[in-house]
Amino acid sequence: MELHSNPAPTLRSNGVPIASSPDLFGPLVPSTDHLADPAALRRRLRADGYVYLPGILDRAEVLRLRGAYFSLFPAGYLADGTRPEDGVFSGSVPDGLPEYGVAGHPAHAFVRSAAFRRFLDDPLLTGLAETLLGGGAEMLPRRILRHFHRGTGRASRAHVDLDYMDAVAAPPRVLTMWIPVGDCPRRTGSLVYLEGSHTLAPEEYAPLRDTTDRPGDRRPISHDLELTARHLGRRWLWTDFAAGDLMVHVPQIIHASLDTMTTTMRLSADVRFLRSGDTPDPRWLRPWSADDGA
Ligand SMILES: O=C(O)CCC(=O)C(=O)O
Repeated sequence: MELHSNPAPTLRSNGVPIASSPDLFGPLVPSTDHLADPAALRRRLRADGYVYLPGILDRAEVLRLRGAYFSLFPAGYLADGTRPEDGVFSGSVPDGLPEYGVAGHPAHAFVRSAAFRRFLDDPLLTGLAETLLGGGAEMLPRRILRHFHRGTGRASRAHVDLDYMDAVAAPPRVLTMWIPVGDCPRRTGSLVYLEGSHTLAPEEYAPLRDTTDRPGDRRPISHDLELTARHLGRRWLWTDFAAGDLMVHVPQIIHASLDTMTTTMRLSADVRFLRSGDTPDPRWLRPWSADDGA
């Protein structure tokens, strides 16, 4: 049974607990009211490092995409009596399913599929990127599908996107859009943003990289979200995301995700937009594969 009635449940990220307390978590602020005012939207992006747009996408279409993806899995992966669109994990991974996101795994095929391409070709996404970047914008071909199920103790470590891309311009004219493909409250593994962290100098969070569960990879800032929040004196901003919501963030903001603790699986897409004419990091010109090293 899931502990929805607990007022302050302990959450986890990469298996490390973080208390759901007001000194560690605060609310993401929606920007929907500014949609008709490009200058105000850009101000919000600059001030907060993110723009949160609940319900801007067609919920039914997002759920269709979720169903199309989960229908690619072999029998036994989804819980009996549930629909692919529900994305409910049975608790066991069928023998022979390749590692997540590598050739042969459904996520690898799905990011190359017409359904995924059609979904991301939505002019609303490019239009929003152009508004926020203040000119022409191109979606980079490396488009990531992130899928987590309960029990792995795996999530995205605290990081900034700039550390995963060669700088393209100074200041870099790149934005990320994060799209939950299904409802995604914290316990399902939502994305969280460290408040105002896009204004920090990298030297301020550099010491956190020394306490790592991934020696040899200097890109993640930390797998310990409570340590990160306390060290930098900032809260993790969160919301209970729903299918149809959209996040846009700047490449300097620290963000991470929580562990999936529900049987409902976490599915999301993240894509990057670059100002037209800027030179892209060549690694982002190829379709994503979980083992592409980028
Ligand atoms: O979905 C995640 O867990 C991480 C996503 C992310 O880092 C991004 O969208 O930039």
